[in-house]
Amino acid sequence: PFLQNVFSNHQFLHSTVDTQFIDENQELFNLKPTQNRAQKLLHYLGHVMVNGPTTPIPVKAKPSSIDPVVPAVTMGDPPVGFRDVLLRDGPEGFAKAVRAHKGLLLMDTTFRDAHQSLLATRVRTHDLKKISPFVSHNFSNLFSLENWGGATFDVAMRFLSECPWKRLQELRALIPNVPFQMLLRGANAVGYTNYPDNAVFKFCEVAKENGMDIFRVFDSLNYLPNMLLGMEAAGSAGGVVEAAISYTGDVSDPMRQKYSLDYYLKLADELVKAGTHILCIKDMAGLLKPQSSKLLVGALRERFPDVPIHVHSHDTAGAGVAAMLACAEAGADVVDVAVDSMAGMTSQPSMGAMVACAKGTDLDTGIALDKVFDYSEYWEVTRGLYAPFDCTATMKSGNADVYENEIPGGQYTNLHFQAHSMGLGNKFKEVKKAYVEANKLLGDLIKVTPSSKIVGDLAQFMVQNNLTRAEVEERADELSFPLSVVEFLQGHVGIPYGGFPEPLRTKVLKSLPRIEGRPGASLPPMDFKALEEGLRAAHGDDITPEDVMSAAMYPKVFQEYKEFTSTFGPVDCLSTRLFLDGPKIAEEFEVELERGKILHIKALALGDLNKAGQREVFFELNGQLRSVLVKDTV
Ligand code: 3PY
Ligand code: ZN
Repeated sequence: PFLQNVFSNHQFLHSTVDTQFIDENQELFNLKPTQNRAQKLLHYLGHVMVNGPTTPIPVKAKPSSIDPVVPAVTMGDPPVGFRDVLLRDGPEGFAKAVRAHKGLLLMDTTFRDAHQSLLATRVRTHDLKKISPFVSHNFSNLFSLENWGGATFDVAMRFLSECPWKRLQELRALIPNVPFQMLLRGANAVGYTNYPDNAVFKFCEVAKENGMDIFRVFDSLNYLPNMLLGMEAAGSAGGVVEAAISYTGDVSDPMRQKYSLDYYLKLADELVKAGTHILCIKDMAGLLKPQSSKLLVGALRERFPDVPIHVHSHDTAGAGVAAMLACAEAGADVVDVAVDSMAGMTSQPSMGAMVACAKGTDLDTGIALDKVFDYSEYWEVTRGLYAPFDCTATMKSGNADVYENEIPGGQYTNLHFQAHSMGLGNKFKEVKKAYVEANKLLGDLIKVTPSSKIVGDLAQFMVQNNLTRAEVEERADELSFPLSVVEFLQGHVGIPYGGFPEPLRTKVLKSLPRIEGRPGASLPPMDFKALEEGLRAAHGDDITPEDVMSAAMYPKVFQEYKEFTSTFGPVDCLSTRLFLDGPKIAEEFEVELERGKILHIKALALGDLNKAGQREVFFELNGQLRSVLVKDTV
């Protein structure tokens, strides 16, 4: 308004004033259009009050009304951590320091895999930020904090309407001393399919620039060319490369020798030869038992005395702590845990249990148990906010049947949700049995995103169509298989160890084209300039390099996210209960749009349905009456 007045001023228009200051400071004209964020947020809140949450809710539970209390944090800078070592000595020096460290190191997965496994990946930046200073001050001796990548990237935009990059930037500012770790699906980056090579490289570059430190790189088939590409992308961005061998089967079982100790050692040879800074065993289903841990980690430790070994697992069967202790005793430098209240079942083993079991031994973690208790309490209450997504609404325990079906943690929870929503009590058992059969049909695969989804899709197809393995094999040339299965057989994901299943492949594909070798090698490079121009044309000029990468990974999801936020504003500023459930009538609350810019809102009333099927929702915004008109779609 001030500028409008200036530009319509008679003297100003007739140049009778000295405008030199304005001429010399052209940035004064970089005016953002009025954002009207407050009105958009009222519109969102009104929408939720009338129609319920905008994000799909898998179970009929309401977010808890108890607000989490953040434990006190001491004033001043946080203590020095491993990130300081990394910044000072670079990835090689960091790896040396990790290897030389006495005692067991931990990676905390609470910010990523734990909620991906238990809460459908729905934890919002709002709740991560609140506890970040506490993490920085009290867990400075963590090896790393896993807080990004995997499914969090697309879920942030798709279901939380927030920017994954902003999450990374904000957490980085709050936790300067603990290395950040992300999960990179090799040539699939943070997606479900292979991307052009330059997209994977650029993605790692932008992630590193935004504060990412350690890139755990895996491929869902352990297909070496895909892994090498991801490692190169992470390494050339300046990140710490943690090449991860996805583990399946049981190296201690002489009857199960497709994925033998020798298989893993040979793959490890290649990854070490390719210069990985850290070697990871990624046990995504939680299949490592103490005996297999001892064998595998013991053999790797002997073969690579100087390379840090990091083990990731899930606690689905309930033997997670025992297995991770066995790994540590056999020479692993780092194991993954989640804070107690976000641990167990399909998540990681418990941090508190690990810290307590190692205390006073050679493996002592140096982490204070009472701080773990405080951290756990925060997450216990925060978890209540995510009750509509919590797997414990339907899943009551872990299950040792995972040793047979080998379903990765996050997928185990997803399939349980899906089977439960079909309404039949024994459907999950049926789906798990079919999963075993589907895996055999496809030649016994490594199963992790996206190969696990391919096996899961085939399993569901078999359950829906009441097909046995023998029937699928027999009728393969006439069945309409899920697209993911067909594309896998075409070679879109890579080449599985031991080759494609025959005659199934030939019967399914008939004359469909096949990709030879590494899929990304035959994809044309992505044109980032054209992509950026398209985004500017569609969404305006404030498109960032980070936005370009979001659109490169998920074009449609990004577009919908932009459209959503241009209608409903920065919903990431709302507390989780308000975001999911809206305010109660007469509730007063504050929303911090940015530092120091706070809205005071009170929900006043919900109007009657009008002839056009709308309701007027009344609020007080900073003391003034406002209302929004919302279509009632319930
Ligand atoms: C992911 O790819 O998101 C995983 O967590 C795989 O284990
Ligand atoms: Zn995992």
